[in-house]
Amino acid sequence: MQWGGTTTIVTGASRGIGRAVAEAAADRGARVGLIARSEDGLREVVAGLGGTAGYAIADVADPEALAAAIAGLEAELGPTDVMVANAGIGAYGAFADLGAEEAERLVRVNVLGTVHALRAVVPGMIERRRGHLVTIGSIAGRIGSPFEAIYSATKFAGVGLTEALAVELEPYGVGVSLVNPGPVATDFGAARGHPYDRARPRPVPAADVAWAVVRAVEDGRAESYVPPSFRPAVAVRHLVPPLFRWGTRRSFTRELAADRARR
Ligand code: NJP
Repeated sequence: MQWGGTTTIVTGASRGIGRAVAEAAADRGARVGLIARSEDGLREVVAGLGGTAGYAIADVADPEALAAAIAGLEAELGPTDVMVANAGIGAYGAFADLGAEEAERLVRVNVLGTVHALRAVVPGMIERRRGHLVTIGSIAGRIGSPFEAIYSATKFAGVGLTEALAVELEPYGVGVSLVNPGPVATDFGAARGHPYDRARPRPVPAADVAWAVVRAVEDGRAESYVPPSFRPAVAVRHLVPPLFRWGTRRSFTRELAADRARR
């Protein structure tokens, strides 16, 4: 699908990757609807977009509020052609210290928030025989990330969701793409209370992820990695699991030692 003339909705668009995706879509002639919780951020992003754009406030974990936000944007901009389910939160720390409330919030926002965003637009896309769904996953959704166990689990859920939908919706002309970033230079780390502090891999700009989203929709790509160099790590995980676990252990030597020293 080409972006020009589409109605594109982006969740989590008040900053970071969502903002970069909204800008890339608007640059390509899409009418863009932005959703997040903070009105100031949304207003600022919309003000900076050329062309037609609007915003609505919703917590993606609240299905009624999200459906109302999407319905309001569709009334303003037209039926959704592209849905980019990007809103997500992280959590960092040892699994042993994770509280029930934090675990449930992660699942509600990252898993159910994505499900609700897609649910709200899929029936209309099927009816119109047209549409594209993009979910923003994570490299942590393809390879388990120590000290981010629940976050990883929520992103693994996105893999099953998109893989199943890609086949289920294909007969109706609805494309499905999963974009898996590694570390990205956004407020994501600060928002989870633990800024990214590893020397490698180096965070990439949000615009790189937006570019992957652009290509995913234009070329109908099922899955992409940002940067693409993550793909071999996923292959190793599947083909040689012991080697993969050895590599992960090595790469998390510092964190594992600090955790042991605390207990
Ligand atoms: O994060 P950040 P990114 N309901 O914190 C919104 C994935 N990812 O852009 O609601 C509605 O700068 C929030 O807005 P607000 C990650 O898992 C990232 O980096 O106003 N909206 C803001 O607009 C996530 O799925 C990295 O606070 C909610 C946006 O979401 C996606 O990329 C690595 C919301 C978050 O902006 C975007 O993350 C990776 C809710 N309940 C995957 N909660 C990375 N950055 O390193 C949050 O592998 N938002």
